[in-house]
Amino acid sequence: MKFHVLTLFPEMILQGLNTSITGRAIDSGYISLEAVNIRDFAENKHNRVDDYPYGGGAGMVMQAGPVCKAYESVAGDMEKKPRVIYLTPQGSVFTQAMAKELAAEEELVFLCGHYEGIDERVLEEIVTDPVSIGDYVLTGGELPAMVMIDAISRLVPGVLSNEESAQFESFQDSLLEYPQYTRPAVWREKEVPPVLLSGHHQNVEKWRREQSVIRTAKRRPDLLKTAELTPSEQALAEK
Ligand code: 6GU
Repeated sequence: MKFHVLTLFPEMILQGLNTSITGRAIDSGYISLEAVNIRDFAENKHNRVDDYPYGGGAGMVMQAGPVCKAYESVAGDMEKKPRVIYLTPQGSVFTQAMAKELAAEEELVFLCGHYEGIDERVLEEIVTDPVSIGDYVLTGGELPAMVMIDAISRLVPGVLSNEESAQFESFQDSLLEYPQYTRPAVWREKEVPPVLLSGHHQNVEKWRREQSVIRTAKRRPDLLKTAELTPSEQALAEK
């Protein structure tokens, strides 16, 4: 998977993702990451890429020209045009299902906005997927792009070790993960649930599934609509 990020803050993207699992995935070639500085395509001698909004109002708007040229520097020569994800609070909310779909692409372009947004005319020409990461407002699209790249990368074959991918994910079956414990067995007088020390694998699995149902009902009742629960699990969720 090749990720291309169009941004005014390329160092933020590179520093953020050259670490941990994504950093290892880049080093071993399972993914590649290119950050393109939109400012390199400024069309004036002061290197400005924003201007006042037509119609007035607060803030500045990123100009169509530099954004389009940055895009063309990446995709201009591509035979098959890549999907272009525009990070914006006005987008569709990012989900694990979207991460799965995007992980099947060969290349992806992420366009990060700043200021009050980007001239709509260039968005109409190049953006295929306007995406938000949730209902809150951030100062720019860089952190959302990093969030998406992280979520997509871990679905690319080879990025996670067998051990890491064996971890059952939240949302895989519409339930949140069960709680985890490690040594010591007693910490500040708090004991690890005894079933986990019992060595009885079936009972452990049953307890974990119950904890997932209880936790989901309490924290994310919206997820239960799509979960497939047995009658006894249904009863647990309603307690
Ligand atoms: Cl994609 N961008 C910004 N600026 N804020 C956000 C967001 C994106 N998603 C949630 N908040």
